[in-house]
Amino acid sequence: MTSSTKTDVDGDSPFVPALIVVDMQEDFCPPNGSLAVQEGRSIASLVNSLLAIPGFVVRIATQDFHPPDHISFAKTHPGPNNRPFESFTEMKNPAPGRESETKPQQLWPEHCVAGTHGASIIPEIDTSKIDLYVKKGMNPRVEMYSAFGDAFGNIDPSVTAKSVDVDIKAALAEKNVTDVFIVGIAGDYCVKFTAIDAVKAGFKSWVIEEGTKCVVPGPGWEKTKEELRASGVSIVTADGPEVAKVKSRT
Ligand code: VGL
Ligand code: ZN
Repeated sequence: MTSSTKTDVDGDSPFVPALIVVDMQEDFCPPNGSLAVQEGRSIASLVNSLLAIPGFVVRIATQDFHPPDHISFAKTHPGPNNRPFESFTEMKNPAPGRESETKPQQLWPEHCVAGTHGASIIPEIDTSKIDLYVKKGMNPRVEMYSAFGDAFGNIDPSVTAKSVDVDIKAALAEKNVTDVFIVGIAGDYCVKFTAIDAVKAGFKSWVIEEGTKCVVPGPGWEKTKEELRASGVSIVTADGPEVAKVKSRT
């Protein structure tokens, strides 16, 4: 029996886990990140301990990777309604024929501009273990928090080709992945939407709680957890039975 068809201890359902490390980038980390998430850098050692588990069949790192005029940047828009964190702009669905569909998009400080230091993965992460990188948010006209699809739920590569450089659903399917474990930043944005879209893509989706930090910590994370559970995502801990099951794979 190959490892990719190994079944779980209960006997029947296959368990083929992948790890997704979301946006562990300089701009999301103190002390100098332009959109620094409190304690963002502090989760690196936990992330590394997960990356070192041989039982994951694939370890994917995502990177927010924006053009300098990205729609989510406050400076892309004229004042006065361009305050980072507070203002919103109207965003149109980029799918052909769907341009009349719009969504409010929250504005952010400029961050993770493609090719800049801010977009690089922090050096504390052991990138020697990363099998695949996914760059996302590259289309200037649309937000993409999730590694699976844009803010309008477009996942078809014909629509998302300008936004993302890898079809993550196909990459996971190619390895017969059944379960995705998700860590990284930010818990209330890119981790959240990646975890929810993993469920929509047909995977069991597990967020490892100590492995994430939020833009709005505390009560913000409690609310996010409710939304995650309501969408079919489970919240687990690194020392719980789910991660132990990954460790027990040979
Ligand atoms: C993120 C805000 C804007 C994230 C990305 O990685 O969670 N948050 N862009
Ligand atoms: Zn972004």
